[in-house]
Amino acid sequence: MLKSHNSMNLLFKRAQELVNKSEDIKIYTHIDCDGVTAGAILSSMLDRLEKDHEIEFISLDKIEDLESENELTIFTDLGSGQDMNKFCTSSSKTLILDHHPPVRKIEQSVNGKLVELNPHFHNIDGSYEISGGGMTYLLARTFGYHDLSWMGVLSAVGDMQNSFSGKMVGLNNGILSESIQNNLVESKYDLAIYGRQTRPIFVALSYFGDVNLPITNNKTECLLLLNKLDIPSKNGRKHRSLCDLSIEEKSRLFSELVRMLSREVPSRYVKYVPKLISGDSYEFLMEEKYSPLRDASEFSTAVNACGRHSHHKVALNVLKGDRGAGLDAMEHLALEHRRYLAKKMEWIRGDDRIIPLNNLQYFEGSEIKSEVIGTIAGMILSYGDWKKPIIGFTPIGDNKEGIKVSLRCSRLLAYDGIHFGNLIRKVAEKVGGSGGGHSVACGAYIPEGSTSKFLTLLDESLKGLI
Ligand SMILES: [Mn+2]
Repeated sequence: MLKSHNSMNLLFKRAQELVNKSEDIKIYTHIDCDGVTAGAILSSMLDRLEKDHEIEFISLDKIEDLESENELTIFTDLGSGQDMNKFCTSSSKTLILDHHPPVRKIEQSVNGKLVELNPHFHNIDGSYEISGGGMTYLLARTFGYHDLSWMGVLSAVGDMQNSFSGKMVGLNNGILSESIQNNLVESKYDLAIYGRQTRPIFVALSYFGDVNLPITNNKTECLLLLNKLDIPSKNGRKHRSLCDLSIEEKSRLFSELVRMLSREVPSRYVKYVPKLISGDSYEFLMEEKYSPLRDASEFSTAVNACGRHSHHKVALNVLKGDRGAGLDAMEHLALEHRRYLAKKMEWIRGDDRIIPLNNLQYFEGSEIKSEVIGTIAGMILSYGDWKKPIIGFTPIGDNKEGIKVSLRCSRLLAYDGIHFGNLIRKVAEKVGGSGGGHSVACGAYIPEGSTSKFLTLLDESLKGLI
């Protein structure tokens, strides 16, 4: 059962009335997995209510240029962190369903034209207790659409809300329970190795990158490891995935990984090792086994792959139920995305572009699209020094001045107490930019020409922490 928060429920009632009264609705939602999924929840809800609506996917910097043209405009997974004064001047109404830290006070969250729903107003932490899609689901829920709860789970996973604790907490857990009760999702404590349904286990293991192990980026070592543990890598002619392994096989693999990792990491990290390789996983029961949509992490990657190359509509259609042409298109985009990533990885590795400083490492990624610089940084970390964060730079592009910065690091650094999202925000502000994000995945926008100053400041701020 979802715990009820009276003050927030009242606002959801207001939001529901607003939707009921409007016939012409515009949705602006964010371009990442959480945002696209929030858009899909809202659009499914409005379809059922037979409300005319249009949806547009935007990045945060576009909000200030928007003008309201519809009776009701709904912002999902964005809006709370932005100045809405200009937008809210017209006669039309605005609804915000966001979970990012708000710039307005709760007193300003409801007036004649604006209703703003944000967990932070009600002492709920929007970084791990509920996502943008989760907030949107809570609205859909007021209309009784409990069957959309699985998308609330997907949003939370896409937004990495479970990454720190390895499970769903707070309202996320309430949404998860609802999706389990409705037989939509199964939650299992499992090995946390990416690629549960679609990757052969020996390939999945080779991508382990939080710590450099002999198996990292080495498929032969992975096969040898499986052999040693008496875990067949094939079932007949078919490669086995993590989802095919028995409980006994998984526990043998878990023990061996714990042993390998504990030997490799500094002693102060040893206590975090089990958390690094295990956690709750979420399976969507209506999706076929071995489909990229069956496992929540893999589904969120597929949604992001569409978004990163501006094909949000494809992901939207799949989320809304298209398992024919929509799914084909999504799989095609995922394949292209992987090819693009592989090419850029080669480009960085071939020319030894990772440059180490005292407490961090970085690469100049001018040939990489700004939408994927973070993904590349995350992947290339396993070729660098896992004990230091890695930072990638690339021009923002899209005819805009400035540099996009992305930082990724091993989760061990975050478990040890470093919050890179907060650090990068402070450093970005010092060079005239802005930034923020999660503890292990974050980024910033900084002015052109400020990269070396940025690096020096960040390197200094990490002194003694790494
Ligand atoms: Mn979000």
